Amino acid sequence: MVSESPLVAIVMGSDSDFAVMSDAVEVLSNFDVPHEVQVISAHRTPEKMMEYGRSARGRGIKVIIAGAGGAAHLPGMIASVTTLPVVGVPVPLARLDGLDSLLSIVQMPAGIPVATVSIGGATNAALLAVSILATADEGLAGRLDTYRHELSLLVETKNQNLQQ
Ligand code: RP5
Repeated sequence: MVSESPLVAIVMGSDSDFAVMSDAVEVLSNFDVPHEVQVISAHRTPEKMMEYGRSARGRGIKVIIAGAGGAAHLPGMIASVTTLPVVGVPVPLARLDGLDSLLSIVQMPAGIPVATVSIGGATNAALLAVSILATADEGLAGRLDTYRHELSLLVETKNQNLQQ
């Protein structure tokens, strides 16, 4: 999906990552946060990656969510060319269960941060992006409160079901 004025950019190293990254799309859609989705590979399209990262702030993007698997350089490389907050999502591949992706993304050298979520954690990546936007948007902050309240109600419903 391409919004007219996206606030969050979701990028991934391959279309094969979309099965995981679609969770982020769903969260942002549910919160009515304008977003865009792109496949950008650190290895296969390095020039595009650099240009995308460099131009993101100027296009009005506030947060970048970057997912990649294996030798997952995309989040760190995007972060190296922008001062926007970058949230990294380690995508699990068939081999190594995503531990390779996690370690590739989480161990950034001091100075260039990537806020790394759990393996396959695209839902939390998007919720973190919403939280960042909500620091300057009380309406969005209220919707996050409602979301969390609904989570707690869900737990209570499950508890009630256990009693039956
Ligand atoms: C990474 O290589 C991508 O993020 C993907 O997780 C992995 C495999 O890509 P494909 O071979 O499926 O295109 O750069």
